[in-house]
Amino acid sequence: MIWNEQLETLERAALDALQSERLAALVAYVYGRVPFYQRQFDKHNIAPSDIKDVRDLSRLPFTVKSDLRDNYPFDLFAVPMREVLRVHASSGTTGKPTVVGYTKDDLHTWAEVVARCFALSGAVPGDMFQNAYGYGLFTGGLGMHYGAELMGLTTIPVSGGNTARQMLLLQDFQTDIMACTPSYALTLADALVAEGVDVAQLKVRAFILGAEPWSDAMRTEIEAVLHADAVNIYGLSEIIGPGVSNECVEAKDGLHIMEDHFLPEIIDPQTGDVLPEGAVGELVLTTLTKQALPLIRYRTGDLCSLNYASCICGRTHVRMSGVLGRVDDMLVIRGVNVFPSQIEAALIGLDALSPHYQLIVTREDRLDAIEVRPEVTEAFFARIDALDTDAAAVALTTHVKHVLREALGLSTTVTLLAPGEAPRSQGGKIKRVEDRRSI
Ligand code: DLL
Repeated sequence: MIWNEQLETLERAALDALQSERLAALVAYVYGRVPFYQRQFDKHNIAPSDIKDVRDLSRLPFTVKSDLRDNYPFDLFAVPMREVLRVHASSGTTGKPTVVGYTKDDLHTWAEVVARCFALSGAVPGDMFQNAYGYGLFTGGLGMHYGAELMGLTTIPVSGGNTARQMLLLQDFQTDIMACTPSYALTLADALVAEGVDVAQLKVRAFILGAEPWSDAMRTEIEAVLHADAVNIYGLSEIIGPGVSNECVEAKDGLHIMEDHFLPEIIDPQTGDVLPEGAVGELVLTTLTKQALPLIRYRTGDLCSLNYASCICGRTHVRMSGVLGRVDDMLVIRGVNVFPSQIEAALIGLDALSPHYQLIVTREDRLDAIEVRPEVTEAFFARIDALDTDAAAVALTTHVKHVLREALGLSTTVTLLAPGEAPRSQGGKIKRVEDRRSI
């Protein structure tokens, strides 16, 4: 089903007109209400009345994450605090969290876009929904929760982690739809197999996976073990949380962006120039309807491409590719651009390796070096004496290096890990890359 048939199948010309009208209103709104934007516009000699159309968008300056931090906690809010009914925050690796806020209408918009995501993923009203995203300041838990209730799903607010309980609920409550991070789906799959659960007998039809990057190869693995569709959901707190875009289960070929609410562009992260359809670059989003925290040309740091071709599901909204990496994740190893996602895609085809791995990045003599640490399967581990000296392990190491050289065009150091040694998701986002360059 399509949740909002009228808006999700709007012809391009009508969508364009709606976006233009909303953009013009947004620019006047932020100029009048947010001192930061007033200063930005004045600095760039832009009057709100200059922006009449989506084609004027590229004249506006970007907003970046540090703008939110510099205005910590609430100074970018465009409404008085008494109209802010909810705040969330993302932890951030250094210092203060990034704080976001929602008015009553924003909370409604959020539930609406998430309900669309459920429909995109194949959910229907009446389904049993197990929500294994974390509840709390993280937007995943509550964001999915209210969208599910709006759609009319029976919602189990189990939150992240506690694998034994997740397994129990999956079986006893006859869950139809489950949402969690893709790395946690792998943890769950391992645990179900280890407990001897007959996964094919579970009722679950779809896993809605996001909040961190994952590859098509990982999808194949998850779908095979869990006997369900694995569908990609994307979002970020600054823009709204989960619900910015979601794949349709029919095509699983790109994530439809809720274009009546979020206006996307792809830019060259170095120059800031807008790139043509199909080119990979940094995703920039403008919120068209947000009231509490409207953002203009927000640089997400996420790398992907856009596809405006029509989709077999009937929706007209543009599709973004899965996120290929973060602008700040891109490693330049001896002049070659490398993303952790490429390494993952290359490794997942090898039988002797589990889907778990770790990457260590170091810098020696001003050159980045990368050590790849894939974990071997239990079956392989049982056949060898030692990971570093056994002939089969040495041969595997050589083979992995070869596969990586073919995939990335550069040589890496490879160290095999025993089963269980690579980082696992305990329910939230996983950290697989350890960057020792700044230490
Ligand atoms: O992760 C919101 C969310 C919750 C999305 C649940 C999907 C499901 P933040 O914590 O602010 O918000 O992190 C946002 O996570 O800029 C991406 O780098 C990454 N991310 C989110 N979804 C995906 C995805 C939530 N499907 C940051 N694929 C974003 C790849 C993703 N990366």
